[in-house]
Amino acid sequence: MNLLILNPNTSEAMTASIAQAARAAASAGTTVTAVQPAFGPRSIEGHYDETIAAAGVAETVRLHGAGMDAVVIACFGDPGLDAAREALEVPVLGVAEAAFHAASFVATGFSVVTTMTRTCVTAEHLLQRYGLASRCRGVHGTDIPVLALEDGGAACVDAIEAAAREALARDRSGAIVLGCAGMAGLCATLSARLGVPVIDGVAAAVRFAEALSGLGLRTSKQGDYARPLPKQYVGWAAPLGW
Ligand code: 2AL
Repeated sequence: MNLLILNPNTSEAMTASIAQAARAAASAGTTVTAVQPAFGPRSIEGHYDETIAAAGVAETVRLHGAGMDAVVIACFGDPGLDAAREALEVPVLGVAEAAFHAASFVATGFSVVTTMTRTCVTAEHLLQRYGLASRCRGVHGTDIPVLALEDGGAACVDAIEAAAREALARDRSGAIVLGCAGMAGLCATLSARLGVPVIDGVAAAVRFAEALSGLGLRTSKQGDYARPLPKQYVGWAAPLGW
């Protein structure tokens, strides 16, 4: 199958590390194409960044969605997820949503360890929207800037491990969800060090995308995920209208 992995930020180094993690997780028959928007923030660490990035996601799925069997949005705020589902018919997965579901399969309660503390509320809002807030026992910021993870994050692994250990003890949780797509390359190391399931949403979303595709499931076009209504868009967004 053809899988589009879309990094919603504009860090080329992070797109490359996400692509590497996605290809490592993908089955032999899956071809991974990694892309990022042509505009927008280098990293997504707040509501403003996320709003601009969501427009980049919308443009990117319009440009690169054709011919794909599934799409993964690889930023932990799942920016533009619902918009991408409206725009496409193939399954579209967000890495946060995928990670929360994966964690719920292997533990009654999980903790999220993320980047800047200010992004914790984004994960908390998503947990509520996805109906999984009761499975999450805590969301913890490390105040590691996203771009410090750009090259794979090896320099940050000790700090993330320390935050995860504290979270496991304080929250009495059984699994750790990594709260940034830039942490994907650290998942194996942290799993080995922590001895509990550590979930990277990039790998989880890739495997869930393959499963959905294998089941023949596509995004519903009944109701709110129907194609956007045709109308005029003006200004810089003019080409994005239907
Ligand atoms: C992220 C992420 O996954 N990519 C990005 O730019 N920001 N998430 C986060 N919690 O900071």
